[in-house]
Amino acid sequence: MSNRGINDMDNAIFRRPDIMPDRATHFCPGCGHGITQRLIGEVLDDLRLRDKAICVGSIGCTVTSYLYYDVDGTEAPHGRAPAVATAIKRCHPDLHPFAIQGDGDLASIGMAEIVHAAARGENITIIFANNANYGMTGGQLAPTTLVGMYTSSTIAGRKEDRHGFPIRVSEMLATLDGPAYISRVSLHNPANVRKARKAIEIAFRAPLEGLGMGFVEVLSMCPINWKVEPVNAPQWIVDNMIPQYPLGEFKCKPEVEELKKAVRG
Ligand SMILES: Cc1ncc(C[n+]2csc(CCOP(=O)(O)OP(=O)(O)O)c2C)c(N)n1
Ligand code: SF4
Repeated sequence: MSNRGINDMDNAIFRRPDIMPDRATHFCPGCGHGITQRLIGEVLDDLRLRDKAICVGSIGCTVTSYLYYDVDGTEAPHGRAPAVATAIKRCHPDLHPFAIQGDGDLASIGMAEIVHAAARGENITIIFANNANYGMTGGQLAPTTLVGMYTSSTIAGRKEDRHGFPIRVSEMLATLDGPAYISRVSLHNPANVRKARKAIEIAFRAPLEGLGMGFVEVLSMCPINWKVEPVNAPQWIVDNMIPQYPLGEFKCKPEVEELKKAVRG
């Protein structure tokens, strides 16, 4: 039997991205955030961004994202990552700030920041982890919570007449002229994880070329607050989230179509 694995570096067929230190994440079992962080790590390696990337930590379960990359990092107040990333990019155009924002962070308290940063066409990368709830604080209603979905603050389920309707952030931002690339992907199976990896790479390449914001919404598992077993959480995305949040590209400037030719996968 082969001993090949992550500890056999000569023969490894799958290993941690070089830019990710050998550190366990703090995420719950089955959480999507670890997958997203890894995909970003692969892109940082492939684009050789170790000395250029700045990870802007954003409030929520991805608050300490910067601990998982060997790059410089900073912390933004709740929802303000696009504003902090804007400041970094404008003061240091040679650097490349990126953030992983939750749906509470980005679509609730930080809605103004993301809308205006997108409208300005800031050359930053935003990865939007949509898990349909406020994960870190115990699973409260988020702007993305599905109609009928039980959360700790909608114990009888989200009702349209009382709590309003979920917001499709990607579609909304795609109405703006500033962003270079906007897409929604999902982590529910390996084929879609590979598509997510590709989208994330495009969302880094586009602002690096000065074409405007790269934005990827990732439908991401939060089994603990959805109250489903981790093994069933991917199917929960398929059954519940994709009908409300269809996958696909919502914005792709013609210049970005050219860039895509360089992206593997
Ligand atoms: C100004 C402010 N209000 C409230 C909080 C409390 N808080 C911390 S994390 C969080 C929710 C984060 O949820 P989300 O952005 O969806 O990310 P997730 O944890 O699901 O990844 C809240 C409300 C805070 N830190 N700052
Ligand atoms: S609470 Fe949800 S989003 Fe946060 S780490 Fe756990 S599974 Fe992930």
